[in-house]
Amino acid sequence: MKFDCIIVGAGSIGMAAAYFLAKAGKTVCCIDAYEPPHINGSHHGETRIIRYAYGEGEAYVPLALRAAHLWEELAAQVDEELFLQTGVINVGDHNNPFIQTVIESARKYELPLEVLSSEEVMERWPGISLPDNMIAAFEPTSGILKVEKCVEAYKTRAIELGASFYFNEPVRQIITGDSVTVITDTHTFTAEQCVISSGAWTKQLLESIDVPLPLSPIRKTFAWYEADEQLYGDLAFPAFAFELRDACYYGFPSIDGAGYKIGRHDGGEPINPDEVLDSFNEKDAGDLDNFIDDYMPHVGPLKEGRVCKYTMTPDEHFIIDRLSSSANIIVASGFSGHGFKFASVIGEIISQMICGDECQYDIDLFKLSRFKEVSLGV
Ligand code: PYC
Repeated sequence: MKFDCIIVGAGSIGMAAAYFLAKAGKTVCCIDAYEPPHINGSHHGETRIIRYAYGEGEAYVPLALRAAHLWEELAAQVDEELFLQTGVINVGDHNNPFIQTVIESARKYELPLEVLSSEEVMERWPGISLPDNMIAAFEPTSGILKVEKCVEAYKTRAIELGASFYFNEPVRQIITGDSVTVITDTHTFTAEQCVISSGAWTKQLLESIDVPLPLSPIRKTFAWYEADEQLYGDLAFPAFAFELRDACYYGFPSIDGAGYKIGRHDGGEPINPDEVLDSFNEKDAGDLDNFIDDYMPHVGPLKEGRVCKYTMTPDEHFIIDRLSSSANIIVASGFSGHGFKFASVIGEIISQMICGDECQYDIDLFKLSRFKEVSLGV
């Protein structure tokens, strides 16, 4: 079967790219080992943070703003609520570089941001306890994306626009040349161009075509806790990112009584993505409990914990680039646990790259050539 473009991996990024490519009039074929949205990758768990004043670097701000606009457009197209404007607080020491970059990027892009002392934070959100040395940067316009609904919405729209989907078909082989051939157990697909957006599986797929990338799939966990809605419900409480000296935690208010959700952003054990992950365990819970005891002392008992996957790059910036050894392959991976919010705009950028259109955004930060010390086939 012949297409203009094959997308290997139809999670958040692949699904958005399928929509934008189909909208641009391309014939597009999406292949996934499961049926997205599913719980085997990096796009489950009900919620993701979207924030614009960006601690990971000012370069992300224009992308985050465009992403928000595209999520809003998508919500209107499918007539669903995909975004909740709860605001997001970024919390850390006065001189924490992440917090300082949040403040700087808000200043540079004139984004609304309130810098609050620990006392002001505790007065405004009595569910939080903070020591004197910590401050918060509260971004009131930011909030929460409903992750599976977003993926489902792009899927619906991509199908309506004619994209073809092949689910529950793990890719067995990729053959590169003037065109790209992708082989599953039941089909052989050929296209002029191919996007590899397979999350934790990207590393092994690229190794199969002799492109070693410095990607590390890791096991992550998150959990919901019982919570008093007055203190921690989404009408009263924001999403948050805590940058502690030796750990980073993020979390969400309880939405529709689902419970307060929290996860640890840093750390995690390396995994083989093909193996079933160890379930959420006591050690995982203990780690989250310690944070809750220190900073959110009124949160109730654990309700449910889950596991998921991050795919890390060494510098925690994304990879969005063509392979120089096979220029008809674009890699979109290494989202390092902070990529979901950008899936809409990255889908648009991938479509522009495939169509040969000019990209209005600076994506040099995501080039493969930055990994100079590794032999990459780039
Ligand atoms: O990008 O805000 C974020 C985030 C929170 C947890 C993981 N990523």
